Amino acid sequence: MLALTRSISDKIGHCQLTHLERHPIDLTRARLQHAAYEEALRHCGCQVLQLDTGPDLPDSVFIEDTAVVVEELAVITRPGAPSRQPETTAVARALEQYRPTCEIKAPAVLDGGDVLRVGRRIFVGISRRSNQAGVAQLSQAVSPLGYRVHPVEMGACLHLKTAVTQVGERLLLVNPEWVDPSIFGLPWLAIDPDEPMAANALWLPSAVVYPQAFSKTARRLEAAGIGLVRVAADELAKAEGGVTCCSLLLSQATLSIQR
Ligand code: CIR
Repeated sequence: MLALTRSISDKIGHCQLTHLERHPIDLTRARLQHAAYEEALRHCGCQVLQLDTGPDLPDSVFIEDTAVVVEELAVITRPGAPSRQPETTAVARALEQYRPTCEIKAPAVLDGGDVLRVGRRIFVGISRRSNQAGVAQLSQAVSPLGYRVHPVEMGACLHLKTAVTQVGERLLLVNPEWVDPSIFGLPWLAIDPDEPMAANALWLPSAVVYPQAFSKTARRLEAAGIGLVRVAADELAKAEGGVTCCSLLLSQATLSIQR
């Protein structure tokens, strides 16, 4: 697995915020936590490739939002926040090394954080950042490859993956207040209701990378037999970032074929 990451901008204090009040972000602490996150990815078997933050791109560390990568193709998104749209240029350049690429075009908007892929099914949250035109263009790109794209209605959270992520081959972690778990057709585990932001987990082949902040939900995951690698992620959480949004994962199997 290759994990593309992006360094944290000096301007992170000017990041987009939707559901949180702005609190000062300690850049040194955020960078230390981000480095530890990258180390956790390596520990879980990923090769980490860090891209430069790019000039005047406060949110560029949240690289997940800029592309949807499947085995056969990388779809470069058109992020829903206009300030984030220039982030895609450098990511597209990097992804071209590894996959054929195509682009989501106006009037469509799509954030990678709204895209949950479970096998050949791709669920897309209709949010402030992703619209039906984004769903339609993504579907047009990946349907010929055998993927089925499903739009998903969701509650008042930033992205679909704020509400639900995959934590095992056949297990989802869900905040049922924000999304109806029955639509995914898979077994699911609820977050602890005291920890509404706890549904964002990063599933890797050897373990699940999971924030230290959510100890009650972590106990539920461990009780279900899920191995966790815990990371401190509270500094970037002030920018509404979780553990999935700081990387773009590409399977190496396809990489070696392409190279
Ligand atoms: C934003 O609002 O766009 C950023 N401050 C946070 C993006 C987090 N991305 C994600 O969860 N995929």
